Order: sequence, then structure tokens, then C-alpha cells
Amino acid sequence: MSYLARVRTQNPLVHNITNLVVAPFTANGLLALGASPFMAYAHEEVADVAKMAGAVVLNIGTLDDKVVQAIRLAGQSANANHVPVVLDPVGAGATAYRTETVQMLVRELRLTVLRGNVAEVANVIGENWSIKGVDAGQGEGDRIGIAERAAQKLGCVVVITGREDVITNGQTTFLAQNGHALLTQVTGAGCLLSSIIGAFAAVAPAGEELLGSVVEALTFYGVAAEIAAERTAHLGPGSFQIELLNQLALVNPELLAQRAQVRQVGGV
Ligand code: ATP
Ligand code: TZP
Ligand code: MG
Ligand code: MG
Repeated sequence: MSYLARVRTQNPLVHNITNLVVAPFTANGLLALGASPFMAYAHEEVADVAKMAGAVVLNIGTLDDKVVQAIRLAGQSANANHVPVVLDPVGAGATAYRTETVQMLVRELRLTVLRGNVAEVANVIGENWSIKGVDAGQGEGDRIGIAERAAQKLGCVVVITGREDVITNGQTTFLAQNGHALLTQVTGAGCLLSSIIGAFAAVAPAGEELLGSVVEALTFYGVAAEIAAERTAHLGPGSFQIELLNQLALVNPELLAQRAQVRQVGGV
């Protein structure tokens, strides 16, 4: 059974500690997909929520010390209870506070998946890359190399998104080509993707290679965006954003298999 079908059958609970820009869009996107979103931030409850979740998604988009402490508590509980942890290091490299925070988090927590743009991922592992706010700066650089080094250093799956997405566990690397440029016109398109990766990781059976579920999450999201763009590109980003939610509910495993554009590139 595809991971998409498993998500829709199992309806995994996804605990999100995310930013205040994207929370409703993220919850709606997870619901459309067939997962069960839960946004919970209080220090008193995050460990309990993380323990009961199928996956925990941690996002530093609008961080402050209280949020960072919630992220640490949720991450520690997820690690102790073998719940997959996805980190979205929004804006890493933009300020010293963001860079130092994500570097502390990757020292303290065992990640399952790290997902960001090229600048964010480079800065997580201490490789300088200029970034303007939360958007990747200019240049593509050695995106595959950065992703593979990050995966080896952190011992997790790393996803670098952009026009093409790089997905690697440090040994095996895929390039996923589905998607549409309109995604860059919708704030939270990357954050929602990180939460969708959490939903797919939640249904990857224990012990099974995670990489396949993450690749499928990327192609699923890209195909949904392509179909949404086919229907709304003449209207604009507002209509595209709504149609993306529709397509997250409508794209089925057969359509996904027909349209997926993914290829393996050299491992190390
Ligand atoms: P950034 O802040 O740099 O935009 P992000 O966190 O919003 O980063 P993106 O890199 O934009 O995340 O990735 C979100 C989704 O958009 C991914 O599915 C990615 O494949 C897709 N995407 C991004 N840019 C393009 C593009 N130019 N063409 C097609 N798809 C894209
Ligand atoms: N500012 C702080 S977090 C955020 C903005 C605009 C949302 C970023 O979302 P994404 O998914 O990286 O576009
Ligand atoms: Mg974007
Ligand atoms: Mg982002």
C-alpha cells in the first residue's frame, strides 16, 4: 500500500509547534490530506501530546524563548517515545538567534527529518549561506552536497526544497521534480510541506526505511501543486492556495504514480 493510502487509512495525529503565520493553513492542509493536526504549545502539555502523536513537527518561524523551550520539551518526549521528529529551521542564518537556536536543537534532539531551503540547511550545519529573511538567497550552490553532508552529520533524512527537491539519508539521494513556482507565492507552502512529511513519516512502519515515505510526501505535494496551478494559474496565488488544499484531498495513489517525477542520483 502506498504511504498516501496509509495516511488516509490511519489518520495519524501530527503534533505541530509552528509559527503564527502558518498555523491555520497547516492545520487545514493536514486535514485535507487525511491526517489529524494538533497544535499544542504549553510547556505543561507538550510532552504528553508528543508522546501520543504519530509525528512531531517543530518549526522556529516565529520563535521566542517560550516557543524554543516548548520545542525542546516536545522533541525530548518524542525521542524518548520513538515518535518521528521533523524540524523546519525557518530563517536559520538570517539572525544569530535563529542560527544558534537550531544548532542547539540539533545537538540536543535526534531528528528524523530536517526540511528547509538550501540556505537554512547550510546554516544548520555551520556552512555559511546568505539568506534574506525566511526566503533562500541567490544561487543554487552544491545543493546535493549540502544535503548529503547534513544527513551524514545529523544522522537523519534531509530535504532541501526549491525548484527541484533533494531528498537524502546521506547514502541514497533522490531528486524530485514535481511542483510549481506558484508555491513560492504562498506563505507557509514550505511549512505545510514539513508537516505533511511528518504525516507520511508517521505511517512508515517501525524499522522500515524512512526515505521512501519522505520521497512520496514530496512527490505528492508537488503533484497536488501542479494540478492546482493548472486550474488556477490564470487567477492568481489566492485561488491557487485554496485549490492546493482541494488537491491535497483529491490526489490519489494512482494519479500520484502516473505523475511522479523522481530519480535517484549518485549516492556516496
Ligand atoms: P523559501 O522560503 O526559500 O521559499 P520554503 O520553506 O517556503 O522556502 P520552498 O523551498 O519554497 O520552501 O518549498 C516549498 C515547496 O515549493 C516544495 O514542494 C518545493 O518543491 C516547491 N517549490 C519551491 N520553488 C519552486 C519552483 N521554483 N518551482 C517548482 N516548485 C517549487
Ligand atoms: N515569517 C516568519 S515565519 C514565516 C514568515 C513569513 C512563514 C514562512 O513560511 P514558508 O513555508 O517558509 O514560506
Ligand atoms: Mg516558499
Ligand atoms: Mg520555509
